[in-house]
Amino acid sequence: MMPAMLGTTVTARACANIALVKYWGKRDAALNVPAAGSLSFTLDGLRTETSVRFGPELSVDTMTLDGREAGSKEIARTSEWLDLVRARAGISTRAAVHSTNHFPTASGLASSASGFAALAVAASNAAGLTLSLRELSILARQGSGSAARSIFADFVRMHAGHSADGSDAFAEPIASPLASRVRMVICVVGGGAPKLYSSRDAMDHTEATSPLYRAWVDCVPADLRTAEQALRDGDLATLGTVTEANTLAMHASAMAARPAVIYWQPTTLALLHRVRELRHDGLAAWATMDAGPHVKVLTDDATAETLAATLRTVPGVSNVIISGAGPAASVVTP
Ligand code: 2P0
Repeated sequence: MMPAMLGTTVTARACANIALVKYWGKRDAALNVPAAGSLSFTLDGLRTETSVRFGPELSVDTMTLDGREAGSKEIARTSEWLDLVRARAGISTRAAVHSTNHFPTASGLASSASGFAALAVAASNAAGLTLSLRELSILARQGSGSAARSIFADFVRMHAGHSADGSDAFAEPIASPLASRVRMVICVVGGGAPKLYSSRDAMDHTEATSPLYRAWVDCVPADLRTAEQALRDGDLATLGTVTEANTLAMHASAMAARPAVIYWQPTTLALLHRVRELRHDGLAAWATMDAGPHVKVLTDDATAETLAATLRTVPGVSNVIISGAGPAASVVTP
């Protein structure tokens, strides 16, 4: 696609993703480079649509979120990130950003991954830049680490890299025969109340105070190798086993922070036990939790409906959503 002329509105779409091997901690906070790699599954049907226009008449960046004026913190974070795009395009023009989350009601999922991925595609195009997918992933990462992964479809591998400038910290897709067969059963716990601590603050705090942080970072490379091999082999049981083990290691490191970061609620633990029982009974089901109380269960297309029906009955579960593999971020053609 040809880059847009300055002043043109460009709209892009990106999907949320769930990490199977988690990102929790940074190697470089200023460049937002992760301390270790991660691996995720892009979710169909949970998407953000963002439009951007660089307008010569604008004196400041403006932003709406789901039709409402964004808060000053959100605008400041977006504006700082837009400076990266402006520097690259050699412009100083301010932008008008409109972002809408098309997530199922009360999905309980964070939208910074799909948000910054959609923003990276829309803003770079609107600024007249033609970026490679790798450059787009790096740009999205500078907004939010998990957004680097939402540039791509299906299964995605994020690299932590080694360089001082973060140029080798990008995501890329991993082909797997599992992509069409895997489902995530998302169990929403509680009413989607705002979380106590953001993942950004909580991962910094874990790094600064948890005696288990180093052990967590050290276990990620082997988990990534196991998960990648399982994806290549089409081995869902091995992928699921490492997924559940990895999330427990991440949460253990956060719980050992001082003071503790505990995202789990009683329903979270009830779901985790239920998933383990169902697996013992022969069902393909492995749990993963992020920076919140919700439980996402990795399963296959043949099991997803049965699993969802069972998990819906666990007290405290307010909603259950089934999602398959989602597409790559892209410009929405008018
Ligand atoms: C993940 N999370 O891999 C992990 C698991 C939350 C728990 O990536 O500071 O919002 O903006 O780079 O991307 C959430 O972290 O953090 C996250 P920043 P982000 O999905």
